[in-house]
Parts: sequence; C-alpha cells; structure tokens
Amino acid sequence: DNSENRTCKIVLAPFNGGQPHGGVDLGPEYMLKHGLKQQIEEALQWKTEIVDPLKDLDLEKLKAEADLKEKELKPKIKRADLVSLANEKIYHACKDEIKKGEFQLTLGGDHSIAIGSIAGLLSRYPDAGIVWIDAHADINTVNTTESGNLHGCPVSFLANMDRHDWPESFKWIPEKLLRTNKIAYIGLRDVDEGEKKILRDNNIKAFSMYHVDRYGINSVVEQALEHVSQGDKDCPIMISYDVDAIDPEASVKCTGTKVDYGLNNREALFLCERICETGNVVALDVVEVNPSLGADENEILKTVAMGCSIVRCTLGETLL
Ligand code: EXY
Ligand code: MN
Ligand code: MN
Ligand code: MN
Repeated sequence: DNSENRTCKIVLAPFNGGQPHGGVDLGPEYMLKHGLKQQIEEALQWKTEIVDPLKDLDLEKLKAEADLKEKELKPKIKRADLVSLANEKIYHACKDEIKKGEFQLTLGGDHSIAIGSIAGLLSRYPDAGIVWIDAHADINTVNTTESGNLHGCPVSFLANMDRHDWPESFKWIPEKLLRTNKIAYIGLRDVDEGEKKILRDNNIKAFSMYHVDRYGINSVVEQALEHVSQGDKDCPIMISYDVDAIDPEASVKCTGTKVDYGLNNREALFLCERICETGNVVALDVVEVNPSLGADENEILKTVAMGCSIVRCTLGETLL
C-alpha cells in the first residue's frame, strides 16, 4: 500500500576501512547514479531524504594514518579506532535523524557499517529481529578473527561478545543490544571454525546454502522470520544484506569476498519480497558492492543493479 507516502531515509555509509580493498566506498554513489533515489520516489511513491553522517571525515587520510601507525604495531584487529569512529557517526545518524515509522536504508560500504546501522535501529526498536543475508557469518570476535578485518566481526560487537577485550574506542556501543536469539542468517557458505563454534555455543539460527537447497528459500525465510520474531506477529524486522550472498555467476561479481555457489537471482529477491510482505520491515542495509572490482562495465552494472533491486523489492515494488 503506497497511499500513505512513507519516507525512506537513505543513510550513506561509503566506508571501506573494515576490509583490505579500495572501492567498496563507491557503493552508495554507484547505486544512486543508477537511479535508486528516483526509483524509490517514482516507482514506489515514497519520499526520500539523504543522511550523510561521514561527510565531515576525510576517510582516505584517516585510513592512511591508521595504516602507517599499524605498520609497526601490527595489532590483531585492523583500523579499530577508524572503524569505531565511522560507526559511531552512523549510529548517531540512525538514532537521532530517523523517526519511528520512517524506513532506514543504509548503503555501504563494507559490512562493518552494520555495527552503526543496527545499533541505531535497535535504539528505536529494541526488540527488532535481524535477518542477516550473507555468504559469511561476520561473527568473529576480537579474539577469534584470523584476518583482523572488522567487516568479519560486526555481529560479535552488536551482541557484546568478548566486550572486556574490546579496544577502548568501541565502548560507545550500548550494552545488552542484540540478543543472539534475535538474529537469523541466510546464505552462509564460508564460515570460519571459530565462528562455527560461536554459532553452536549460542544456538544461533543459521541457514546455509545447504538449507536453501534442502528446504527451499520459501521455507527458509519463513523459519528465519518465525525465529527472529519470537512469537510477536508485529515484530519489527531489519535485513542486513551483504551482496556476496548472491552467486557470482548469477549477478554479483563486484564484491570483495566472493564465494561460489550462492543464492540465485530469484532466491535473492524472493526473500526481500517475502519479508516486505509481512508489513514489518523497518530497515535494510545493502553492503559490499564494490564497483572497482569489475572486469568490465557489464559486471559493474549487474552488481549495482542487483543492489538497487534488493532495495526496491524490500520496499514492495514487485508485490501486486
Ligand atoms: N570470516 C572471514 C574473516 O573474518 O576475515 C571473512 C569475512 C568476510 C566478511 C564479508 C563481509 O561478509
Ligand atoms: Mn558480510
Ligand atoms: Mn560476506
Ligand atoms: Mn540453488
């Protein structure tokens, strides 16, 4: 139902410091250049407003300074203070500039930006359920991460895991934020051993590609929604969508940590449509679109277009 003319706040999160590649910061620019804002306004009849929390940070300069410092120190986790700083800004934008009833759309950037977007969302809807669409679980802690890349760790920060070992700069993250029974994964196929142990020990609901093949995407989405809603039929739902969940051969080649044999294009969009259909979806992240990793224009276009389709399907464009 478009008659209420809802507002979509588009939060720009062009941040690449949570992983090694440049270019993932271009995600928002490319999706907007593809016409995403107009698509939301014209096809969906929503109002849009841009929120730009990182505009005052010289991110490339800060990154260069962090990398120089870390060249000698070699810390276990990379660019911690920078990742924390960017996310604190995203958190405050989501918390203070978005009202209840407005849709929170965050365009990444690498997946570390979900620390800020989800912490912000949970400040408005503390009982929201999170559906995390990804090839990866992104739940390494500061102690289990082998790469030190913080885009592999956002869920552990949101769930306050190993908080005593966090760098001081992350302490702005509220305590008792994300409960581990309020998240479900779909699309997993590249999960570290340490992460598997965390998923098991905390009984976290996780649907890998095995489950998508075994039960079909329809059943998987239903089970994920039922789990994160915890019996509340009006439970607010947020989708954190890493485009690397989608099969590279199907459409998404321009992403930093590609994994074969992912969701096909229909599965990828069906789950957005189904979650939209509940009427409870309040927020979406679209992350890890990296236009600079394209071999040619067509590869870039396919990945960027898929990012835009995820948004439109989640907002209801394809529902009759
Ligand atoms: N688990 C690996 C790591 O922690 O480095 C790979 C993480 C990739 C994360 C991408 C964003 O989803
Ligand atoms: Mn991810
Ligand atoms: Mn991923
Ligand atoms: Mn399949």
